[in-house]
Amino acid sequence: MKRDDVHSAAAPGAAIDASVTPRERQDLYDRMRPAGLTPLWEVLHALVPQQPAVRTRPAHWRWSDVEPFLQDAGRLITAEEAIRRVLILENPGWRGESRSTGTLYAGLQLILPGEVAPSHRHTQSALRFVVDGDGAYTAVNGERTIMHPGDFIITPHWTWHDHGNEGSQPVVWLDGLDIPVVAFFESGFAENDSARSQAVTAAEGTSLARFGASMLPLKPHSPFGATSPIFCYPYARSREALAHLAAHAGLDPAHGAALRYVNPLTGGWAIPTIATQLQLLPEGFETRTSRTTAGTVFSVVEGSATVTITCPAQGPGAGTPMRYRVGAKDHFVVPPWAGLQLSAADECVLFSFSDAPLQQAAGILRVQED
Ligand code: 1HN
Repeated sequence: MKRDDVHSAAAPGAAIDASVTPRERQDLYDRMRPAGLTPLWEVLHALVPQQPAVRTRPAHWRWSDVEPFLQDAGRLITAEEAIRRVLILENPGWRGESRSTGTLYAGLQLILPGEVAPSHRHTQSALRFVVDGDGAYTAVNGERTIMHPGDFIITPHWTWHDHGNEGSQPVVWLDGLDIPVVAFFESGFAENDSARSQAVTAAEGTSLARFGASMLPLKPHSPFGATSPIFCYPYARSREALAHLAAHAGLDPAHGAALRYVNPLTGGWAIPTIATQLQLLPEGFETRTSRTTAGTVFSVVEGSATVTITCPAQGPGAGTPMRYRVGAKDHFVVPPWAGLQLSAADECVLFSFSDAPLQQAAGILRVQED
């Protein structure tokens, strides 16, 4: 069979009686439908596209546009009443489906001083990336961590978690969850806790001391299965590492100074379903264009940049680059297989997450750097 035959409904040389009419074929299809059958040759093109069929669109949420809506939500509904007071960063290609990319959910969560978001657990994995304000906490399996801007915090799947704010400022963080993935597998479970806030059973910083000092316990155990045992990666440490690398160790032409968050027990991703990384672009740095099949959600931590996103030649928005001027606390989405080029107006730090671990496990991850 020739290479292209897989994409053509009627292979040359396979002619049948020329008197067969389209009507006869349609009649066959109609008769087989009640039997739970459908002809592959009518759908083969769509099932096996030659290039990725991407619904996810480039998108940009400016902090100055989002913040007033968060404030209004803070006046109109409590965290307790909402369970989680979150504005979903819904992709224009997935309206009504609570997705930021085809596989990832992202939202901005607000918790006001004195509030509690009650304890529950679910099979979806979650990450928190602190965007604005200081002093809220999140608790996972009896340990609390106080949130500071830029901290990366993990809620491993099926762990009890609640949030609260005993500080004096409203706190906003980015939630990232693998909700569409779990929905795809039709395997989501959730439970509410009997207590509103879980009892604190470990001192703050215990997981970081045990697993996050480039050392491991003599008798290591993995409290959260495939997920990292560190549940808060403080921004101060990550930023210091990137600043050192940018100043002294050269830059990756496509990413600047970039590090991924790691599970110290395995060397693998911190969350088994979600890749997470932090990158620093020095003032004036212009990355080469790169693209990956892993659609990515970005949170701007510091500085500002121009983001150029070029969607592939087919599909909606084909070929025309989208250009966003992004600043601190903005969020944006780069769809699968779209070109990404970043130009830092001033020193810029970006957090991002994607579905790369799942694509890697399936052997389908593609990355291209010019
Ligand atoms: C959730 O549990 C949180 O714990 C945030 O903060 C967002 C979105 C959908 C389902 C569960 C949280 C969520 C969520």
